[in-house]
Amino acid sequence: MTLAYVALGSNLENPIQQVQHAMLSLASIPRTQVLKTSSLYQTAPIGYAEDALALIPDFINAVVAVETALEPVALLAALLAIEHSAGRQRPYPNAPRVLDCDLLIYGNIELNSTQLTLPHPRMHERGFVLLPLFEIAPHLSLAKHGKIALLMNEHLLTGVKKLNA
Ligand code: PH2
Ligand code: MG
Ligand code: MG
Repeated sequence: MTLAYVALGSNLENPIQQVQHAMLSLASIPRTQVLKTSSLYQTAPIGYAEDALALIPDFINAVVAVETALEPVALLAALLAIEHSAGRQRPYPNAPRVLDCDLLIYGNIELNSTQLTLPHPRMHERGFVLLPLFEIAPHLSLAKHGKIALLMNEHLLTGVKKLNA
């Protein structure tokens, strides 16, 4: 069994419900158990042009720790299937979405394929990943970027608000 971390995000069609439902869907992936789920966080959109920002709704983000006997690509396929069944469409890159399930970390595996990069290449600089990940894995250390507790000091964490459960 391998410990893996999955990031969830939604900014369309009742994002809170989308993310809560996705947590249940993760628990039904074969050969996979959910170990921990973070709180939900309301987060300002990151990575959009200034003039587009006003049109992009805030996200709800969370991170989930799972233990899985699936290989990384099989786990990814299960995540994409969950996105698909939530009604995910991809009209253009980073378009608002009902559900995004990103595989952040899979054990100590480093991988660079067209399909999948592990660890996720931008996770270490994104407050909307770092805060929920820190909540459930405060001692985590990333292969290339070091301790999550230190990354939390190095990157801007503004626009990330923990919601009350
Ligand atoms: N996902 C992105 C791009 N920007 N910003 C926030 N706040 N939350 C996200 O989940 C997110 C984003 C691409 O997947
Ligand atoms: Mg994403
Ligand atoms: Mg994605």
